[in-house]
Amino acid sequence: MEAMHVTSGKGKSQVAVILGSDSDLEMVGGGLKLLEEFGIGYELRILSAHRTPKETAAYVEGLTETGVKVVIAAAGLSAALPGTVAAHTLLPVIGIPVSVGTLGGLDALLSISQMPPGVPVAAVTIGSPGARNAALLAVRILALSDQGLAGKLAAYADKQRESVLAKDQQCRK
Ligand code: RP5
Repeated sequence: MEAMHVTSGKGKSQVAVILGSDSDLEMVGGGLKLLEEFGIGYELRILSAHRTPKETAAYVEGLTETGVKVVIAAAGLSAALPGTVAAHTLLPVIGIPVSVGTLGGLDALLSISQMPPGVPVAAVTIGSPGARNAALLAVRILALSDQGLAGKLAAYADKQRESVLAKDQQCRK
């Protein structure tokens, strides 16, 4: 499958989003939407640590020649994908545990968060909230070297704060 390049905002993809299966796509939708709202170009691939090991390694190793600065990898069940990705690149890797199967994503969370020392993966919340946090963490990393993006991030946090305070006001009436 060709990478899907979403060129909103900056044109070039700064984030690579890799899913272990097309069945993970719906769950990450909120995260992709956030990247688009922040104007971050990303490329989306379906690649599996177990089912397409060679293609996964080749794609990840090739990322250093692109403008990609952060990798987000989502997987369920044994969820080897984020760790495998981190083993093939020095780019920061954020792992999203997908809530699928009998254990509801706890299996994936434990797998992603138990990387051996030396090969880090940032594990976020299970499921859709994690997909959104993965996008926001990627934005935070990119914002370290992009003042415009840092401004958008501050505005996002302000809006979130105002929304909670408005609800607080409402319930105190
Ligand atoms: C994982 O197995 C995928 O990331 C997905 O969450 C899960 C099930 O995959 P499918 O059988 O739906 O392709 O590798």
